[in-house]
Amino acid sequence: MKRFEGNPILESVPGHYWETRTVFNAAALYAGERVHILYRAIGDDGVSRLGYAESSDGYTIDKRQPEPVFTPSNSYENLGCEDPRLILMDGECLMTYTAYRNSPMNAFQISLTKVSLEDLLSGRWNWGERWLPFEGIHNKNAVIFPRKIEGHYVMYSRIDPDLCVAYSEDLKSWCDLKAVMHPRPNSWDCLKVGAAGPPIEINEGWLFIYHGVDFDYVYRLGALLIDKDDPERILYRSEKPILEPQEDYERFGKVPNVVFSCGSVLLDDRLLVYYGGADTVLCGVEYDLGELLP
Ligand code: BMA
Repeated sequence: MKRFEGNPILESVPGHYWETRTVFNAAALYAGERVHILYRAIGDDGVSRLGYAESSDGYTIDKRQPEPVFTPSNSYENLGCEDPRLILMDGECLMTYTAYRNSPMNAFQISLTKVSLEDLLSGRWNWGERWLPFEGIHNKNAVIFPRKIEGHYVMYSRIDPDLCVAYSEDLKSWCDLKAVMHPRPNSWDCLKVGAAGPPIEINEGWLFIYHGVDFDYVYRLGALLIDKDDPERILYRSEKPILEPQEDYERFGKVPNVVFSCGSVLLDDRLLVYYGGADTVLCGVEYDLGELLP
């Protein structure tokens, strides 16, 4: 495991009203020979919006957009659009995110939307309609598998405290919502468990990074290997975390002791995991797949 030398790779910008406070959890997608990074930003008004940055080598940011590329547009997300995750399927980029509203009931819900790959590559942010797959259910941290399994779209999400799965034929109605992984007693992931970024397909199965929380509210990352044809079958769950808060930028900030990821990319045999440090800055860490897998 090697943290990026340039950490944190993104920080807040005092002059940009929408990202003055914190920039952190980010989706990552490799397309058109660069990594596209959609990150959560909080500004003066406390609302979460999404910003865009890109990197040609995966480690350093070469471009950053001065305006947000995705902002709240419905009453169910009037306090923000949080924690995006992106996949590419059939020429379209599908984004899941957490819609946050100021109501005591169901303040957090999962929302979905799309933009075409062509638009993403040329920086045209023509997002399509937004919809709620589980309207009224308090749920977050949704990822969609980047291909259908046995004819179905598959989603993981977190209904506290578990990692849950659900299936769909059309991305609109989802069924068979149930827990696939629980917190583990007496462990670093004993309080709750949920997805990091979307699973990545490798020869051995789906490589899946997840977050685990303990009773001190320390957020760490672990790894799972999931059966290629059965998203409910976990072949391996790491005993120890693969990343935990150690550096100052992970231990001190808006929410101390947090490493939280919404996306990673596999470039040859290097897995680059993007993660928020202490809910304040965006960082990266690299793993050699050959060393991670055994
Ligand atoms: C999770 C999400 C993340 C956040 C993390 C740690 O539940 O809300 O956005 O990074 O908590 O505060």
